[in-house]
Amino acid sequence: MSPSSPAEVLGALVTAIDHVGIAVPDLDDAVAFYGRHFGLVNEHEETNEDQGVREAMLVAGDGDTRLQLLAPLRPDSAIGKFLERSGPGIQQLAFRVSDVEAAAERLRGAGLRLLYDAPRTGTAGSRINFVHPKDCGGVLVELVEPHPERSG
Ligand code: V0V
Repeated sequence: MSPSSPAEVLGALVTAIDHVGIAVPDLDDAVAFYGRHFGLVNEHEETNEDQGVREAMLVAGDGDTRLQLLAPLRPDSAIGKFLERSGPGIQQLAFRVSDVEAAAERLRGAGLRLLYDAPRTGTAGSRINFVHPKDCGGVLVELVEPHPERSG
């Protein structure tokens, strides 16, 4: 991991844990499972062709604790490869940031590898980037800047 502490690098740019992402082979089965056993509510579903996923965002009773279920559209997608290598399970931890470009720039400056040169489109019109898991202690860290109309 980088010698710089998170406080030194990102400071107030990280505002929350936005979600934890779980790779699943079947989205509908997983949505039903987390609803039935944990009472999580499916608040949003979409297909993201660029990322090769069909995803659902589930919310807990506090209205802001979120679990993202990710099913692959193709075997050669990030989720398809993850399932092939590791099986279903936690695939990513997503930090909500106020400015994804500024966050990425500071992390790059600290020597961490960002996966994209520029942010890409994530769930519900958000802008996203990722830090390589090998630079984050084995955790794939996503940076999420919510769409301005959905940031509440
Ligand atoms: C791979 N590795 C991981 C990992 N994926 N470690 C922890 N967590 C993961 N999720 C390890 C892997 O075991 C290898 O370790 C090493 O990293 C290099 O793997 P690789 O052969 O390069 O693996 P790939 O080809 O599967 O690529 C891994 C990366 C890929 C992280 C580069 O998954 C990627 O581009 N992810 C970003 C996009 C993404 O995850 N999209 C799906 C979610 P050893 O064996 O060398 O020790 S889309 C989303 O979140 C949306 C839309 C949203 O939130 O809005």
